[in-house]
Amino acid sequence: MSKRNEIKQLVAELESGALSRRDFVGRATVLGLGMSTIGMVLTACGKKEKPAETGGAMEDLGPIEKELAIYNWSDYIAEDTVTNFEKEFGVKVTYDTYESNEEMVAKLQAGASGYDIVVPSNYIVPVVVATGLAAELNKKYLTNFANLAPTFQNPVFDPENKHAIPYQWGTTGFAWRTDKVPGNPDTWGIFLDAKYKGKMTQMDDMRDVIGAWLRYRGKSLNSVDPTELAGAKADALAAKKNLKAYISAPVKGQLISGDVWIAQLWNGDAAQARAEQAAIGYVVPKEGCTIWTDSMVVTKSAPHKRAAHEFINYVLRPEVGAGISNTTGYGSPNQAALASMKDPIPYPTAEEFQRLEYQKDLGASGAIWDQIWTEIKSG
Ligand code: N2P
Repeated sequence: MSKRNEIKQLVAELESGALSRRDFVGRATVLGLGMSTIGMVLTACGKKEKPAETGGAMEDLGPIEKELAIYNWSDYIAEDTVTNFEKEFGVKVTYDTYESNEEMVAKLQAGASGYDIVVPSNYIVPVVVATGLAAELNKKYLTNFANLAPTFQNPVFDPENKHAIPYQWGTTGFAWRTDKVPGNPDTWGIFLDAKYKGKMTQMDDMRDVIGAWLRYRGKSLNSVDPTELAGAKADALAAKKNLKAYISAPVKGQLISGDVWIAQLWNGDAAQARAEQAAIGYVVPKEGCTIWTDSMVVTKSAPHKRAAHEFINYVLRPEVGAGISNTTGYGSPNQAALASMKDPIPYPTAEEFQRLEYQKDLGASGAIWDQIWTEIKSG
């Protein structure tokens, strides 16, 4: 059977109920379907389903459990956030980290992860929800919800914060060693400069790499236009010749040691590196880059739902939110936290938004991106 027909058959099995949503995700992944495509199919099929879901938003969650398992991005929390929670609530926390949305979602989709809380970025939240991996939040336990800045209440990626409570926000520009690279580099084009061959890295992330090269050509980083994507691919391949690696958070150590001089990176991780090596700058390139919001989501299969809600509510306290941002160097969506922060990052103005763009779920076109990324990585 052709791949196309296999996919058609899978969708038919899902629609008829012969295949569970989880099994559909597993088999579609094996067929090479991207997550955005899978999410879109599931959303479409979900609309035809009768509202069978139970465990509604106002269900009592019972007493707080003794354990909690959190799966979060690396270097993304204050040193005492978890220990203070454990002491105050008498809960033992397991805390694991990941480096990309795709890594986290793959772990959840594999099933039986045991995680209660995950922290997806804006564009992937609808996919997590559509694939049945997110629990609806019970707002009665989130008494500190009003501390969120209005921009982060009722976000487009999760209307009414039904499943997601914003945690941190930031941008994906690039960091550079001010003592090794003269001037103030401000263009994605620097990665095409052979002068820095072997001293540069880009993120190990399809959306960030292809997105940056789309912006370089003046296009949206959510483009699904084949001609625009072909241009971005050509630039990415040209830049790849100069790159040491595709690497995300762990590049901080190499920037600090001087092994890497220019690294596509998130603003907060760049700030963390600068705390150890003053000669590190960070820039939102003139062509623009990604802005993102990462949110706390309780998984559908969470064994400790009450403890998960208590943790989210705890993070929403002003002093806890401030402590996290003071350590990570990222923006806090917690308006009440800003007053007690060392160096609060103001949310971008409309003018700054000319150069910043939120990623969107790519829908069925995600498959073209997946294909191009595979070609870039193996090219
Ligand atoms: C922190 C990770 C930043 C999250 N190391 C990117 N969405």
